[in-house]
Amino acid sequence: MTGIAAFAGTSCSQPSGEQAVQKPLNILYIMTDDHSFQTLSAYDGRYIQTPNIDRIAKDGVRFTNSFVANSISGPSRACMLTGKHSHKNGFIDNAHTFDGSQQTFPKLLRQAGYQTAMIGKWHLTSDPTGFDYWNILIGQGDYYNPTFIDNGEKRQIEGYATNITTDLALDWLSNKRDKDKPFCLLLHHKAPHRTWMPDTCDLRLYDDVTFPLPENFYDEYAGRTAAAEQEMSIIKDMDIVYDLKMADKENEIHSNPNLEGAGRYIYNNLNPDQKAAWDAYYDPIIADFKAKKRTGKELAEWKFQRYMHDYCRVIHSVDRNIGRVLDYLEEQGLMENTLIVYTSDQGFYMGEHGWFDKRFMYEESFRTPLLMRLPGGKRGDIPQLVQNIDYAPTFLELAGVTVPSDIQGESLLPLLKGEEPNDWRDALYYHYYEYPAEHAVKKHYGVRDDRYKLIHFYDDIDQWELYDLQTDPTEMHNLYGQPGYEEVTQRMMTKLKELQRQYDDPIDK
Ligand SMILES: [Ca+2]
Repeated sequence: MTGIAAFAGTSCSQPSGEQAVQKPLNILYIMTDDHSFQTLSAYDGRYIQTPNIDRIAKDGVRFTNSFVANSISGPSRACMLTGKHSHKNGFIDNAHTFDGSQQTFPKLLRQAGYQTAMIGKWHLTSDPTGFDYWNILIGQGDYYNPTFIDNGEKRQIEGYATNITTDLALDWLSNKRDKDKPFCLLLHHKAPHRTWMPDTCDLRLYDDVTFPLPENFYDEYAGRTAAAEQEMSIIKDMDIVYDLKMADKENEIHSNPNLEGAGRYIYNNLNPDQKAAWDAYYDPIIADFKAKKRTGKELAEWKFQRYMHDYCRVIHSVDRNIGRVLDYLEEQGLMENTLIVYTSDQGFYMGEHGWFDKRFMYEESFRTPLLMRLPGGKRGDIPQLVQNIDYAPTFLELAGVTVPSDIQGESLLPLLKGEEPNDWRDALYYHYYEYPAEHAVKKHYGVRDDRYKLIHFYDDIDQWELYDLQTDPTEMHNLYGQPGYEEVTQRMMTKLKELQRQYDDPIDK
């Protein structure tokens, strides 16, 4: 327990009322879309530096074992808002519509007197509920000149999505909120979601950098059928025109017919100034691509470099814009009464297993970055297993609101205060449903403890996988059914069934 007397009495196990926080803390929840921990220097400095995002960790905490419950956009957001696994909040895959009439933490905070706002990528199909103010991108949103829905009214805004989303957030903080009330702002960036379009001012960043290829880039998926059958391979599935911007003006380059048109549309949607900057950078690259006629490994590694450069440039813009928000909080004296959270809706593959995208329960996409800065709270690393269903009860407890019993996550507040609960969870549950769908990742569920992971791929496949994360952190060797692993398999199977019972997820798949 660290010396943060202001929080005494905020635990849900203690009575609320007079003992609750006199002046509840503000909550600034910043979430990006598809930001890998590999490209956040508070976690991993191999590729790029993110000094502004790192500021949150520097004066706060870095969760070193942070995971999602279902590694894809809408479902992950629904888990975050409700504090419940997908089968309980109903939004199991992106083909669904979020039932906005259900209980969410913003609604409960609003009832408790908070001003609530949602700005940026929403992606839950139904309109946001529980917010005093909302201004969201349509669907995935566009990087350039995006259309927002401002409390129900569509409005296109000229410019770059990450800058505009930040402008809207700063405008709400400065001019639109009731400053007599505590606030909860959900600031959701569309970046760095596919197709990783950098801001024009960042197009030449990292031009002199050659990014290291992951050791398992040429993974052949021995013993892992679902991994072999996915369609998220940089070599096979990353599109030259759509993903890698080779929309040549001569119309000589052709790619996947389902994606090429969208790739050309994205270019055509730029305004004249944006096109001029884009052409100045991409025209020589397109000419070089046509001239070299790369094949095989040379083409694969060219694609990887193009992908990494664009992705890291997009992150650089996110980092710069988060710096703007932190500067604003500092200038306004809000750092000392605001919980700041930085996370992503899941992790992402930076070429590991040869992939981009997410979905799998493998580490790169099951994990998600999670940094928090609680004034007066713990600094340093928090190693406990945490999941995005834990955010809702954390924010409620922080606000002195009783956490409803149907919320499945655990409040992280004790960990943020520096406590070491001896009954913290020892394993996490995961369930992914979106199949058949783009990228062809099979339905699966599983359990992970601090060393082992057991996964069951089901539906049109029936395959179990077991990994020892200590000896095989990149999950290349499926140990399920191997001699010597009977006991650990049995133990993980028992744990899986226990979690499925605890979370009330039907076991018979
Ligand atoms: Ca996402």
